[in-house]
This record gives sequence, C-alpha cells and structure tokens, in this order.
Amino acid sequence: MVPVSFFTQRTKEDYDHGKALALLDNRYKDKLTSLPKEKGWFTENLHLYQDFWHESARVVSAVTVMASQDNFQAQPTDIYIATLQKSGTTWVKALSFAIINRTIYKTNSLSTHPLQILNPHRCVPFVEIEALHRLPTYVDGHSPRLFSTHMPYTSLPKSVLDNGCRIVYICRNPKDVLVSLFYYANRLRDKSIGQLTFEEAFEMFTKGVIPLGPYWDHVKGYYMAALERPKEILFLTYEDMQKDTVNNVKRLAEFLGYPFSKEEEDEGEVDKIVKLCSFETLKDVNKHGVVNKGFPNDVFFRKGKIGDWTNHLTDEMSQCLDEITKIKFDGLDISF
Ligand code: PAP
Repeated sequence: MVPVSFFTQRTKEDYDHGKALALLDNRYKDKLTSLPKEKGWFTENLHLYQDFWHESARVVSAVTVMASQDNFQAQPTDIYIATLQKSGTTWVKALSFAIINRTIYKTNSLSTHPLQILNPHRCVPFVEIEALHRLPTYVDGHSPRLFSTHMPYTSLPKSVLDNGCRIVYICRNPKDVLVSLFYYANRLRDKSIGQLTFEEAFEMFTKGVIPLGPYWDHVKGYYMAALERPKEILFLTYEDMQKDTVNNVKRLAEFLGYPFSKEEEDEGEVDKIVKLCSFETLKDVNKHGVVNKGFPNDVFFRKGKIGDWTNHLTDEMSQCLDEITKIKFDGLDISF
C-alpha cells in the first residue's frame, strides 16, 4: 500500500518545475524555434508540433511532449487517461484512482483517502510531467501505473501504443470546452500578456489554435483509434458521465480491469466512489493550496455543469461552432 504521506510529502523540486523546464527548453531549443508559432493562451506563444498546438514554458508543453517521446517508457500494464484540457481530466483522474485503489483505502476512514486531502492531479501524474521528474513518484512502486496525458493520439510515446496499454479518453462539447478554457486561461495566463477577451478566445478556438488543438483533431484521433482498438481505448463523453454517472463509472471500472462485484454494488461502493469524486466534494477539498507552483487547487473546479456555453456564446458564435463540428465530425457517432 502506498501510504498517504507519500502523496503529501513535497520536495522543492516537486513543487517548482522551473529549473527542470529550463533544462528541457535548452535541450530542445533548436527544434522549438523552428516550429510555426501563434499567440498563446497561457504564455506568449503556441508552437505547432506534429500538427497540434503546444504551449511553451509550461509543464504540459511542446518540450515536455518531445522529452516524453524521447524518454518515456511505457509498461504493458500502464493505464493512461487522455484528454484535451477542460474535457473532464480531473474528474476521470479522481474516478480512476478511486476505482483502482478502492480495496487499499477501503479500511481507512474517508478523511484519510488521498482524494480527501489532495487534488486528483497530485494522485495521477501527467506523462509530460514525468519528463521533469528525477525523483520517484508513487507510480514507480505501483501496478498498474496510472498516468494522464494531454498528448494527441498521434504524438503518444511509441511504447504506449507498442505495449497495447489501456487508454481512457474523455471528450466534451467544444462550446463548454471553450468557455472552461477561457476562464482557466485568464486565471493562469502570464501577467505580461494581459487578459483574453471572449471574442479573441472564440476566434482562436475556431481556427484550432488552442493548447493541444485543434479541438476536433484531438477528439477525432482518439475516436478513430477507439474504433480500431476497442479493447485498449475507452471513449467517454463528459455529458454522458454527467447524465448517467453510476453506469459510466461501472463501465470505467470494467474497462480498467477493476469491475464492481455484485456484493460491492449492494454495499453501495459505486455510489461512495461517485460521491467521493463528485464536483461538490472535490471542490470543497480543493478550496486552498496548490498542485504545483502557479496552479492553485481550486482552478480545476469552476461550475462543473453541462451547457454553461449558453451564457457566453452568441447565436452566431454557436452556429459557427456547430458548422465546424458538423464538418469535422462528419460520419462520426459523437453527440453531446
Ligand atoms: P484540466 O484538463 O485542466 O485538468 P479538466 O478537469 O479537464 O481540466 O476540466 C475542468 C472542468 O471540469 C471544469 O469545467 P467548468 O469550467 O465548465 O466548470 C470543472 O469545473 C469540471 N470538473 C472538475 N471536476 C469535476 C467533477 N468532479 N465533476 C464534474 N465536473 C468537474
């Protein structure tokens, strides 16, 4: 069992990735400067790498993707939670962590469950951040190793695909992703580049210029892969998860290889996990503190609802996104 203290003990390096990032920036400087650039959402620029836009000088960025591709070694038992930002990452991380570790933490009272103390992002590390770590993280002594990633399917480290690792992908209505990303970016943007207006954000989103975008290509990459490799890739939507959380959590547990027994269901184990990972519970746990330097815990919990876009998009904006989505997702069975 991984003791809870393992999650809570912090080292300076663990908290501040600045030095490790600077080393990577230096290592990949030539590659980075040769890439096409656009205005960034969090930092000055986005860089087009392998057909997708990536931030610079951030933990999930062009250089950490490059470093992961060069160095990350997957194991066949690994499980990856893949998402485009703001699509349900934090929720699925919490759920997957709680499902996989439910026997380990079962005997403990809820207050000592890691998710009652820590942000899900501290419990499930990003592959991209592994590129910055020189110290062991909990996943090193744990099987299966549970990771998350924002990388597009086509950019995943080769060993993830070669090893047939399981991947859970969650996508969300692009209009809600846009709104969520807009607020998130304005909270975390470098002060030097000022705030984004919603109109600017909309414009960039429609052009596909968002971190890890274009949105449609990211989703389509995993959707097509899930069709080809259904045993290895589970494709979920935020909206389905919201509308029928219990059944989707059971589906997730089965896919992860940790199905709920009839006995567990009768004992309310599914409901307990749903509650532990609910927006309300997690928001409350994460009112204070930080995940890493510059990432307050509470920034991952805004409204947690379907359809907040109706409060932000004009009819014209909404129609524009509908049209792009119709064209890009033509022939795909994705509905929000
Ligand atoms: P990330 O990719 O940066 O980690 P991610 O977790 O994918 O972000 O998305 C955050 C969104 O999920 C927020 O949506 P909102 O801005 O529309 O409110 C956040 O509120 C929502 N969210 C976080 N945790 C949960 C949860 N447990 N249940 C439902 N929604 C959640």
